[in-house]
This record gives sequence, C-alpha cells and structure tokens, in this order.
Amino acid sequence: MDIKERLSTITNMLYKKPYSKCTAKELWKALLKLTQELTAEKEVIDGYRKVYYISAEFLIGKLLSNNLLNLGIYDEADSLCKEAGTSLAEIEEIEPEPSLGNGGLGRLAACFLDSIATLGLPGAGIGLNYHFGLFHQVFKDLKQDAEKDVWIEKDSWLKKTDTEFEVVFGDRKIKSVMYDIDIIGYDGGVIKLHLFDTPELDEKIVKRGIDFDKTAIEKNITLFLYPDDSDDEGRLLRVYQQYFMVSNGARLILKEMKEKGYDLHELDRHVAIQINDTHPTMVIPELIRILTQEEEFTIDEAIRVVSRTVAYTNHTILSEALEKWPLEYLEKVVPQLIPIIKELSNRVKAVNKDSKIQIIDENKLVHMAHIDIHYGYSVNGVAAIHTDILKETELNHFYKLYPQKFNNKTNGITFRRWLLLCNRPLTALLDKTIGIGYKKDADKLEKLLEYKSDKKVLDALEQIKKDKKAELISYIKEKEGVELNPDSIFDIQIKRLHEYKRQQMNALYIIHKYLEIKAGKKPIRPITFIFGAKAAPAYVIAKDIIHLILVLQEIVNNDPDVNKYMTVVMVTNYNVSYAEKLIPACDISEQISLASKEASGTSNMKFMLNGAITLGTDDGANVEIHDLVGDDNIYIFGAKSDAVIEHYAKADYVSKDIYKKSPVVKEAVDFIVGKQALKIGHKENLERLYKELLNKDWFMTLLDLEDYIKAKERIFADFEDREKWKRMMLFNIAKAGFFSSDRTIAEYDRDIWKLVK
Ligand code: 26Q
Repeated sequence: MDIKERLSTITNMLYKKPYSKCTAKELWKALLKLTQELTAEKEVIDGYRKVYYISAEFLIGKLLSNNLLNLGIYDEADSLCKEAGTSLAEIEEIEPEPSLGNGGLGRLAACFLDSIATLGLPGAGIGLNYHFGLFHQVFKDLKQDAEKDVWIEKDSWLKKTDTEFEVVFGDRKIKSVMYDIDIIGYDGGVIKLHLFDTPELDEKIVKRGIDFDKTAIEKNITLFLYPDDSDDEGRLLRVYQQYFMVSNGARLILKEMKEKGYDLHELDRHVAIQINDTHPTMVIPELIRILTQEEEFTIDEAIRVVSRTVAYTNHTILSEALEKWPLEYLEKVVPQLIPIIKELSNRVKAVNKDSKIQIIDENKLVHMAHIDIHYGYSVNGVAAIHTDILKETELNHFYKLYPQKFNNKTNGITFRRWLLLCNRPLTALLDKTIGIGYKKDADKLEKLLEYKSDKKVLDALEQIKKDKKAELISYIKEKEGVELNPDSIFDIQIKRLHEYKRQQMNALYIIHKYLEIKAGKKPIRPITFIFGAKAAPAYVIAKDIIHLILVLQEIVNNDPDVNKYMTVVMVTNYNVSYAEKLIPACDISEQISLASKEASGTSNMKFMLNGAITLGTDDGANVEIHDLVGDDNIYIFGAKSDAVIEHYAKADYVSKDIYKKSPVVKEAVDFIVGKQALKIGHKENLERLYKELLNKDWFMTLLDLEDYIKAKERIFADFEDREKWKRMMLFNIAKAGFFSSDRTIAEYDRDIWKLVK
C-alpha cells in the first residue's frame, strides 16, 4: 500500500473523510499516526554490543518533518498536504516542540541519536520526561519572565511502555514508568529514546510561572528540567532527578542484558554507557550497588566490570558548572550509595593522596567528574582546543595519571535537520551541483570547491540567502512585531545567555554603532542585530544582559535618526524550531566567547553549513573551522586562550584600567547607565550590569571590545565586496563536512564504543 492510500485509510478512520478534506490539525494527527505505523514496521537496531547514551537532556526538536525525511517520504507527504490546501511547513507550526534540554549539550545528544540510528549502530538514549520541560520565555516590562512549557499533548511521539520500576530513595520510594520516542535514522534503522517518568506526578502543584513545592518529590520529580545556575533550594531536587534517571537506566540495562541471556560478569563486552557530562555520574555507584547487593558480585568484580563499561564526556571547563554535591545531600537522597561512594573514594586515597584528584574533598563535597575519571574507561572533550585545555590545565592531574583514557571527539551536527530540512533550497542547489553523495558522506561537500568561480552557483547561493531572509522577516514580523530590512546584513547571536558567551560585548558594539550613527557616521548598509537566548531564572546578571538588549531594541528601533541604518531584535523563546529559521537567513555568525571558555559550540557549525561567515574568537570549534577554511574565510579577533589562561593564573586583569584608557570603551559602557537607557530601563538592572563590567568583568569583555569593533567594521566592509563574500559562503559550506555528527559518532564508535565487530 502506498503512502497516499495509507493516509486515506487513517483519515477515513479518524475523521470519516479523505485526507484532501482535512484541516492542518487533522493532518498533523494523521501523519503522526502514519509515521508511527511505518516505524513500527521497521526493525529496531540490535547487536552483540550496544551503547546507552545517558543524558539529563535530549533537545530533539520537532519530529514530524524530520521523521518523514528520514523515512524518505517527505516530498510525497508534502504534496498530499498541499492537496488539502496546507503544507508540512504549516503543519509544523502546530506540532509542539519537546522541551527536553537547555542548549548545546542537549542538542548534541539529539544529533548523536540521529547519527547512531543513521549509521545503523545498536544504541539507545536514556533520560527523563520533563512534563513542562525547560521554561517558556516571555518578555514583560523589558525583562525575561518564565512560564511552564506545556509541550505534551494527547497525541504525541511519546509511547508508554510496560516497563516499570520502583526507585528507592532515603526517605521515599517512587514508582517509575518508561516512555519511548522512536528515533528514525536517515535511510536507516530505528533506535529508542527511553524517557522515564512517574505515575505519581502532580502537574497541579505548579502555581504561578514555574513555582512549585520543591519538597513534594514524587509529585514534582519530572515536572521541569532544572535550568543551570539555579537556586540552592532546587539543587536537592536535581539530585533526586539524577538518581531517578540513573537508577531506572541501570535497571533497564541489566534487564536487557538478562533478557538476551548474557552473563552480567560480561557487562563490559555487551554494553558501553556514555555519560553526557556529570549529570548521570551516579550510574557508576548505582550499578556497583546493584551488582554487589543483588547479583552476588564481589566489590572488586563489580568495580572492575563497571569501570570498563562507563565512558565520560566533559562539556565545560567552567568550575562553577562542574558538579560537586555536598555529601549530606547524597546521604539524604541516596544513603544506599554512600558506602559505595566512600569505598570508591578510599580506594583512590589509598594509592594517591594528591588533594586535587580526591572524590570526596576536605569540605565533604563529592566531585562527580572525579568519580567518572577514576572509574570510567574513557574521558573525552568536545573540540580539539577543549581537550587540550583539559589535558594541560583543568584535568592535568588526571591526565598524568591516566593518559590513555583521554581523547578528543570534536562535536558534530546532523545534516538532516541542519541542512536537508531547514534549508531545502540550498539542498536542492547542492543536489544539482555536486550530486547527492554528500548526504551519506558529508566530506563530499568539498566538491563544491570546484564551483568557486562559477557565477551561476555563486549567484544561486546569494539568492537562497535572500529568500531565507525574506521568510525569516515575515516570521519575525508575525511573532515579534518587528519589521526587518531585507537589504540589511543579518548579524545573529543565538545561544544560552551566559557571561562567558559575551552577549554583553555584542550589546556594547550596538551602543557604539548607535552613537556613531547619532554622530553622523552612517554605515554603508543597514545592519540587523538578532539575538535569541534564555537565561537561567536564577542567573541575575544574565537576566540583566537580556534587559539591556531589550532596552537597546527599544532605543534603536524607535529612533528615527538611526532606525534606517540599524535594527535590534531579541526573539522570544528561542528554541530548536526558531534556530531552524534563523540559521539559514544569517550572514554573520557571532561566536564571541572568551577564548578557552566555550568547550566547542555547535551553532557555529550550523551557521557555516548554511553559508554564514563566522566572526569569532579562537575558541572551541571555531579553531577547527578556522583551520579548515583558512584565514581568508573567517574573521578571528580577540585574546588567544593562552593569554586568557595566563590572565587568570596571574589574576592581573583589571577591566577598569581598560575603561579608563579607551574612550571608545568608556563611552559604550557609560551608555548603560546614561539618561537615555535609564529613561526606558530599570536602574537596578542596568546599574548592576554596569558595576559588574567595571569592577569584575570576569569574562574579560572590555579586554576584547576594541578588537571586536575593528573586526566588525572589517566584516561589514567586506560584505560589500559581493564576489568575495559569495566565495566565502561557498568555501564555508564546502568545508563543513567535517562537522557532520556522522563523523563524530563514527569516531566515538571507533575509539570508545567499538560496536561494529
Ligand atoms: C550543573 C549543575 C547543576 C545544575 C545544572 C548544571 C548544568 C546543566 C546544563 C550544567 C551544564 C549544562 C549544560 C552544558 C552545555 O550545554 N554545555 C555545552 O555543550 C556543548 C556540547 O558539547 C558545547 O558545544 C558547548 O560549548 C557547551 O557549553
């Protein structure tokens, strides 16, 4: 039966009418059902050895278009929708976006599942089913406000399974139930994303915004994804969540081992557990606990087999993001793990007294990463420079102990979502120009270099960018009520709001440009500055930066002297679907973190693949982009990571010195608390941010500001050399193949998982 007939059968059954008479909403449900049926007919990839990717976050994005594409029926489904007077693009607007991640680490997990399924590797994801996900962002009074993000509807991709466990905590027991989401590979097999939840949850305890009783654990454990940098009160809840995830995960893995008839003593032969940052670290003591208490392993046997099963990925060098839990938290939540954790800690101490590598430190803090490094078989960073910094500085003591465990796996992105789906015109151009081989082998994108002087191809790239800008303009007009100029340069920074990512530096540039225009120096071409960012609700300065950007948006866009030349917009509730619209429309990709601080970044890769030019520091994967495209196709500025690391070591960075010396810097910083800003904005927020920049500026914004301004002037000027710019676009696209997550996953498999026998 073909797709058309199957869809007809479904709509006749559900709505007693042919698909061509269905509304978009009805078609969404019918296509969901059709996709689920087609998936059920496919085999779930299995094998002798399987990887379990455990992660507190899976930022999977909307799934309908993605699944139809990967099943090879996107175009057919789209034309059927068109017969009904709608389209897949329209239906996508109805589909809710799963709200299961904060940012980079969660999106990476989603790209990885796509690649695991596409490469036909036996694997599964294990995580939690947060009912209200990460918060939904709204702006009120030029400030961020958080609301619950209701994303689960009656018809959804979630399928309840009959897998149920009970998770025992120190002060309670909580029943669990497992939901599955099918992950369909591109022209490949199916793997499962297992999301644990509890039937005891009570959504009604959420009162105003995202407030709820943090102590009613069984009622709240899977309500929200706990955002980073949060308040102390919720930290304990985060420990409950983590144990709930890993205890269920451990039970599931052992159950599958037994069902396949494998001897648990050979766990390491059949299973690799990749833990996504330290959030799932408790899976190590939990597995050891189960094996010794329920399976008659000796402690030596259990430690040995678990240590050969678990591998750890580090995503940050920011010390405040490295999880350290007070021992008393763990004593309250998971007393049963305490003897194991103490044993693991004692074993380390017995052979090595170095305080820097202990699991439990003198303040009775449990260093989760230290458990992973001592008792896992692999430690990887997520970009070359990041892994080098881990080895040379942050984790140097561990590197000296276990050099063989350390390895780099430069991040990647799935080209299905970030090219084939979000930029169909570019995909079509590539198909026509270099053939379709690049879809299975991303390195083949390099063939595009043969067209670097081909006027037709270069003009087509420019036209696609224009068209994508036009699409974005109408979307932003509708959603944000802001009018953008189609002839302007689109300069975009989209990522979580964090001081180290330095959205504040971009804001200071905007002030600089605004003042220049006011003084009569007009840019050759108008510029559109676009931001998208959520700040953790408890991260005060991050929210102040959002406030500043929203204040600038008001000032700039309402100033008749200026708004012909520049526009500022911060989009509301930036998420995966928004990214899919913003990235193809971008000219300049802002990747301006303080060198050494951004482990990798992945939007830099998505932008490059869509023909945007990177304006960035020598940080994270920017370094590898730079190596690939060469000096002529990227704009690098700012202090290098060695210099930054030295400043920290010597503690010799004083932002006020720069402020005093540089009139340009002073003028921009002073604007934050000037009359104009205070008239619109809030004194408390603006003054706090001003003081932070002057007296602390931990992420050295002022250090790089002048160089940033120069680099921006250079890149804007070069935009006018259209031939050069189009060639740069082509170069970036052609060299992006390295960043396919298929390459990353093939490397994980080759070096860590070894799934393919
Ligand atoms: C920690 C403790 C308590 C509560 C929350 C957290 C927490 C939550 C989320 C800590 C970190 C995160 C998320 C980190 C993250 O997304 N890191 C990003 O990972 C990407 C994928 O490797 C990289 O590209 C980015 O550079 C990195 O910032």
